[in-house]
Formats: sequence, structure tokens, C-alpha cells
Amino acid sequence: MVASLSRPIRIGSRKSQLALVQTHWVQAQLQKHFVDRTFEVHAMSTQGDKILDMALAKIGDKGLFTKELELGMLNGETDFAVHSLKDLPTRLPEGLILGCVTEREDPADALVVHAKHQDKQLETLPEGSVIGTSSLRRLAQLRHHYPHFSFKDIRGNLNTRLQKLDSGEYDAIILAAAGLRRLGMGDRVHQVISPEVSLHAVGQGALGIECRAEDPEILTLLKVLEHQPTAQRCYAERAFLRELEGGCQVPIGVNTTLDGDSLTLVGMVSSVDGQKFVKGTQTGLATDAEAIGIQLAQQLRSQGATEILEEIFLEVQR
Ligand code: DPM
Repeated sequence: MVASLSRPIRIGSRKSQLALVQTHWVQAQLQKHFVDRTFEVHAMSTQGDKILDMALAKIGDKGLFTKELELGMLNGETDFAVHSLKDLPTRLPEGLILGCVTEREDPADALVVHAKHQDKQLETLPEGSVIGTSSLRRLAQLRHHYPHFSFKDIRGNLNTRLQKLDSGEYDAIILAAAGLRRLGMGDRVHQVISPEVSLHAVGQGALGIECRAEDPEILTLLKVLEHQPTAQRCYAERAFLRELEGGCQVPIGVNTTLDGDSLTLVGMVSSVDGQKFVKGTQTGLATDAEAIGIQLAQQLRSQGATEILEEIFLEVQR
């Protein structure tokens, strides 16, 4: 017991600036609750941090940003790992679980514009404006609603992307509002994009903490950071994605709302060109979050999602 009490708790994190800000936040919260424990951060590079020149959809999303962190936990080098929940696959390796979901920031996508467009909104940017994104989800939805823009891939960390925008390579770029705000760059959020135009990624804006399934000590510690309303929303979103997923990054977006004990999930699946587009809504008890996600996935499949997903899978493989 004494030995266990004095053992430092080791937290796995990616090395990116955003990942470290998020992990240090978790570390500080836990330290406040458990003053006699020590929490150490172990930062690692993941495959996703190293491959910067390939379209994300081609690499696939099977744990691109999580694999190295997961090995650390399975090897016993670390005790848990902090992720942006949207980067955590919906199926986890044997022996690991989603131990905690923290309170969500605004999950919306944000428009960030070049200085010359300060007076513009998505609705008023001129025809042919170059919009930077490498998310198929953002690309498909924006093409669907604003076919007169021109879209261009953009990679790299947040600072690199903002530099590329400011240097004039793009008229505007799309980023998660949550990431910008966590990095203290909330002033770059020019327009929060409404869910009518862009449904956000599954889990966007929340942190997911992954840990060993058979580690009650760590699971108990993590429970102090669990935010149940966020967790219920994210469980519905993740069940929806899990039920649809074909193993590559596809244009799938969601939005969830809680009203008392009632949870509503809106979801969409689109072809990459934004032409084929299916969208639907399911409502149920928040305590049945996963069932709501599965029902919505089945509904969208009956509306044509299966065909859209198969086409994308073939395209990405080429
Ligand atoms: C995933 C996507 C992106 C990240 C795909 C998507 C954006 C990729 C890109 C699954 N992970 O959203 O459709 O634009 O090139 C990522 C970001 C955050 C977590 C950055 C962002 C921000 C924090 C958060 C990358 N992962 O989306 O702008 O949303 O919790």
C-alpha cells in the first residue's frame, strides 16, 4: 500500500503543442485532487506526427496518433494516455479502454481568415476563394454548401497552418475552435461555423483518457475528471461512427444536444465531392447513448450511407 502510494503516475502524451497543453491540464487537475501523488508526463512522437506530406485519408485512421501511446500502456511504461477524443479510434486494442471523457469545449469548426478578408464571412467570401483543410469531413460539407470555393490540402501543426494562411497561400482555413482556444489563440476564430453547415467530428472538443482495462486504481483516479453529459454525448457519437466505419477516414459528421435526460444525435455521411449526402436525427434517453448512435447509423445506411462509404473506400485504396 505504501509502495503503491509513493509510485509516480506516468501519463502518456503526444509531443505536439496542443497535446502537451491538454495533458498538462489533466496533470494539474489530478494533482489538485490527489495532493500526495506525483504525476509525470511522458511525451512521445506518433506515426501521425511523423508523416506530414501524405493525405490523412490515405494513411487510414487506425490509431495513427495513438499506437505508440497504447504500446506504452500495454508495456507498463505509462499508466494512462491523454488524447483529443476525436483522434482516438472507436475500437481500442485488447486490454485498453476509454477510462474517462472530460468536459467538452465548444466542438464546432471555425473559419480562420486571411487579414484581407476580415470583413467577410463564409457566406460572403468571393467565388474561387482558396479554403485550406485536409479533413474530408470539412471538405465534403463545405463543397456541398459552397461549391464555388476552391479547396486545397493543408497539413502541419496549428502554427504552421496559420503561417501558411497569413503568407497568402490560402484565403481562409478551417480548424477546430477548441484547439485554437486551448492554445490561447481563440482570437483567430473568425466565425464559428454552425452545425447546419458543418457537423463536427465525433468526439471533437473533448479529451479522452485511455487506460488499462484491469487497472482499478487508475480508473478510480480518472473518475474525478469524468464529465457525464459530455461522456453521454460522446458515447452516442462514437457508437454511430463505430457502426459505420469502414477503416479509412471518411466524411462523417455529428452534433449532439442534451435536454434533461433526452439526448439528440444528428449525423451525416457524405461523398468526398459533397454530391451524395445523407443526414438524419435520432433522439432517446441519454442513458441509452450507444443505442441512439447505432440506430442512427442503421437509419443512414437505409438512406444510402453504405453505398457512399463503399465508394470512398475504393477511392482511398487507389
Ligand atoms: C481528426 C481530424 C482532424 C484531426 C479529421 C476531422 C483534422 C485534420 C485536418 C480525426 N483529427 O476533423 O474531420 O484538419 O487536417 C485534430 C485537431 C484537434 C484534435 C485539429 C483540428 C483539435 C482539438 C479537438 C486533428 N485533433 O481539428 O483543427 O477538436 O478536440
